[in-house]
Amino acid sequence: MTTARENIVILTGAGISAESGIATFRDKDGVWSKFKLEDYATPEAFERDPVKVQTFYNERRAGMKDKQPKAAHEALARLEKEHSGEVLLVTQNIDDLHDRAGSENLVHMHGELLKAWCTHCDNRSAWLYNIEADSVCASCGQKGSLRPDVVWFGEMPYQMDRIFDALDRADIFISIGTSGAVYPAAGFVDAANQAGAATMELNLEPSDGSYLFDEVAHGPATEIVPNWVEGFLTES
Ligand code: BJW
Repeated sequence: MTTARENIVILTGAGISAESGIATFRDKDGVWSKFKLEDYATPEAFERDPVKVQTFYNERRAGMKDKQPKAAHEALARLEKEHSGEVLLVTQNIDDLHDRAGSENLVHMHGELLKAWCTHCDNRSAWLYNIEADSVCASCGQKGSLRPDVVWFGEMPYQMDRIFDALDRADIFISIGTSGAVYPAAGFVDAANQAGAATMELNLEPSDGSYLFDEVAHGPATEIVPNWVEGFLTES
């Protein structure tokens, strides 16, 4: 009996962008070791102190300018182009490194740092610079209604129906560079296992949920992701 390899769902997290110089969240020098998440990544924090939260995101947006996609991002874009079946790439990352590497069937489930969301007219638009208290929405002209288009704790991640539909049909599910500490993404491996998919973790080290995967490979994303993609495409 041959194992189905048609439909692939890939989940990525901060670890895939770590070698591009973007900090992860929960590693020793991660974002949450320097900033208390309750003060920056909740709607309540934004309501309490919008300037503090906008400054945090403005600095991270400015810091992304010189960051480049690496071999792992490029390998996933190659997989999408060369695999005859479906590849859905779901990223928790708010950077644009998968986009710039060329991935197209891509969901930014936690939003995008380079977009602003107008809470007045609900428009989302590309935003490369600082969001200030007097920034004006390009769509409705409202002043002071823009926030980063990112998903904070307690908010619903984007395109969940599309993701769970793909997980229901998945033959292969791969989790790359994520600690698996944040739901609903942390539950995708259970959904994939229930759908009968082969599941694999590619991470620097075993995550707390490593035991949930059929296979694991550990090491830097720039090595283990291109290796896996090369092997998969060669066997196809
Ligand atoms: C490398 C590497 C290298 C390093 N190579 N690997 C109690 C129980 C269960 C759930 C909850 C609960 N209380 C509240 C909740 C829900 C909550 C939640 O999960 N909280 C947990 C903390 C418990 N979740 C939510 O609120 C979410 N919304 C929600 O649940 O809505 C309701 C809903 C219900 C049902 C269905 C659907 C929805 C929203 C979560 C929003 C998360 N937002 C953030 C911030 C985004 C904006 C920003 O960037 O500021 O998203 S938090 C942060 O964590 C960010 C990340 O996307 C996310 C995940 O982090 P990630 O990517 O895993 O990074 P790390 O640092 O944790 O891990 C990096 C990994 O890489 C490590 O393993 C390293 O080893 C590895 N690595 N270098 C390969 N070179």
